[in-house]
Amino acid sequence: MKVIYTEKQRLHHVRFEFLNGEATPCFEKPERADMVLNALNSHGGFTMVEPNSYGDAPMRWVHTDDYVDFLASCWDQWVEAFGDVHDASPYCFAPARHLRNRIPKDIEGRLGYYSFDMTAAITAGSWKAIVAATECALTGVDLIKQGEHAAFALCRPPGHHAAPDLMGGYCYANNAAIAAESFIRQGAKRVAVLDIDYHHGNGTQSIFYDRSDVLFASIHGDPDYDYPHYLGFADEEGEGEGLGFNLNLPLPLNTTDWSVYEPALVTALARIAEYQPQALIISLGMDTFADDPISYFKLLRNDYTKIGWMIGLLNIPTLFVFEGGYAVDDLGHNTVAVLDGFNK
Ligand code: SP5
Ligand code: ZN
Repeated sequence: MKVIYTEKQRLHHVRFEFLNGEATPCFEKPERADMVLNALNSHGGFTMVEPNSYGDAPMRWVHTDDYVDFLASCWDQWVEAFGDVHDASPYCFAPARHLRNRIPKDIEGRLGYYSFDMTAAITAGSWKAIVAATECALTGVDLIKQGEHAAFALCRPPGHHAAPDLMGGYCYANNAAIAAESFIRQGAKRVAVLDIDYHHGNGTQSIFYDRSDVLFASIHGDPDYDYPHYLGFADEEGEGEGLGFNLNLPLPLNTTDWSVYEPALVTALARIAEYQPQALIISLGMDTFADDPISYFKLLRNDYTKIGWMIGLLNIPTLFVFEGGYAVDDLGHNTVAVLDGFNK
């Protein structure tokens, strides 16, 4: 299987995030990709590929122009205001209830306008890394268009929390959504996105909520008790044309092991099989692992082989797009287990 990755993604490195009321080193860090690369190399059978250049035009397929312009210009405007000592991070939020959605000129006003939380800071190299991550996903699509049955886009920063004009949850550009849209623009009539990150893919859901040409299915921790808190409930089924093409399968924290996870996966895969997509995108978050430091499912290494194998049984051209996963010691081997299971 081909793996698309570029070192440019290392340029995004946030120093701190807020967790439980405390500033703590950011869990989403460049070493995450290193662990996956090491595991891929030691396993063998994977070919590393550099991404093609696509620029920021594809980002504008699913994100608003003003948001993309903001991402591109944020760091320079931040440095002008405050210097380059600290990462650019919001402290106030326009989308908060009862506030007006007016885009102000000040950088702190702009940061808050385009954020839904305080865990997506922007650093000197973020923009280049954000573009590079989308290019990894887009290259994966084109490899599949050229005849590969599957590919793995090792994207950083991740993307599934990013909505049309909002960043949050370590995500800026929605790599999986951009890949889905690329398949559609190259002639696919139906594309499915299966999101198996521990956290609900609120951004991907929002992007495709009113569309029937992209089915979104997500298995995640119950948003009544975990991030992203305000979206990801089972009664969100899509709207308009998209009604019936959004499937949320929230599962309980702490008690979700394979015996609970497997039936949800069977349900999601059955819906995807019924939909008969021409391409399948897996938002591959590995934070469902028992030892993940910020999540509460109990999946184990063997379970990832089974997940990959069950996805492979669908026999649909499949692009894996890397999302979350923070148990750095096991992250690489767990990721390889999914891909290895898929290949069996
Ligand atoms: C890409 C990705 O995996 N982003 C996830 C970001 C999650 N950040 C918030 C985690 C902290 C939530 N606290 C959980 C408390 C459970 N009651
Ligand atoms: Zn996650």
